[in-house]
Amino acid sequence: MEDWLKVAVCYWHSFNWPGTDIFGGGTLNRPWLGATVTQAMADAKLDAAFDFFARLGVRYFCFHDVDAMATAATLKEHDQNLRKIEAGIAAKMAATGVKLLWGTANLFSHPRYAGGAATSPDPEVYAWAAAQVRCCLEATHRLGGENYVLWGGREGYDSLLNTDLKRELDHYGRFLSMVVEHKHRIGFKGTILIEPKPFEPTKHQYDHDVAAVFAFLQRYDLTKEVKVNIEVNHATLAGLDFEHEIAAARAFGIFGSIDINRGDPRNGWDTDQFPNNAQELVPSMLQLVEDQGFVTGGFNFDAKLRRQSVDPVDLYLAHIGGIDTLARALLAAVDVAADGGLARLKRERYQGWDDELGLRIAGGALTLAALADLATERGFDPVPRSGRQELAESMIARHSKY
Ligand code: XLS
Ligand code: NI
Ligand code: NI
Repeated sequence: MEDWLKVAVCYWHSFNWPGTDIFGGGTLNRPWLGATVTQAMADAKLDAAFDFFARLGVRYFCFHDVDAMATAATLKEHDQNLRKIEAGIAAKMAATGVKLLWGTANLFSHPRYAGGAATSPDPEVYAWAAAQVRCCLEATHRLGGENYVLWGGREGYDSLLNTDLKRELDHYGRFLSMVVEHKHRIGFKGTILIEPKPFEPTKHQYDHDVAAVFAFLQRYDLTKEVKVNIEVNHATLAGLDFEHEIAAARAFGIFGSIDINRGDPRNGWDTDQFPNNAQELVPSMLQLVEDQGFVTGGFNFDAKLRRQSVDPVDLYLAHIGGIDTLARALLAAVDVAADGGLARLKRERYQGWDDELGLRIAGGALTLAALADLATERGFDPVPRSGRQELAESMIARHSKY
């Protein structure tokens, strides 16, 4: 179960977020945070984070460059500060055995990125982003990270009136190609992942959902190089089921990893909550079972506490509850798979496609006219058949007993 779930704690929401929201200040006791983070503050944060990872007993963590390091004013300083904290991270990893699921550069918080990073109208901003990604990709590589993530937080627009969509997409495609080229240049063996999200903070993000990302990757010839990191609530925000996003990614051959934080179906924003409904996750978990687990991915808790969860124990309770939810969903999914009923139902539903007619059509042996003639000659008169949806749903419910 540990190997299959590959649970990761995220550095940012857990240690780099004081509990602010747009109407109020921090509520959580995070003494190492401030407008300017000194090296001593970054080190205190590192101590607290790895103490938490080790006590919780998880095997992985994820981080953004700026979550972990001391504040930097210039690119030179950025490189130096990131290297300093990288040394600290490496020592903690060696001491605790905790591994890096993925690293990522924060290309959205600093005011310079208000108009985007890889889609900025200003090439100097674009160059800053390139420098940050270079530093962070190299640090991730040296730390033995298993993936590198790009979430296009501000790769999108607020208004098309001032946005050259085609130009921005071309720049973004070029950016990603440079990242891939650099990955190979330094010998990074992990997977490059894009994290789709439809909006927030921008009105429209180019990496809207898995299908949009795949179209983008095709356009810039990157389908063999880049996969996706799917977040539950980003699917919800896109008006899609989480399991749909996984199924689409698997169909396109770009499934990579998961951010398992959920949203609230009544809220239209990213509430980043810990998962607590195992049954809801079973259809997604079943797909992971069919794949026999992740290749390089894992389950990252990109989740934050509620602002009133002010006790240190709340961070433990949140993660333990979330991990138990994943465990329950996995046990249920394994039972559903072992039962075999759902697989049989699907096989029987598509039976015709495994027979002579289906094989000839799908194999490309017939033209439209030939198929039309054949249907007419044979006098096809197909009878409607049940899709058995209620039975399929009850198979999930029946096995969700953990
Ligand atoms: C924001 C994203 C972000 C990425 C990492 O909505 O989920 O946290 O996972 O940059
Ligand atoms: Ni998110
Ligand atoms: Ni995320």
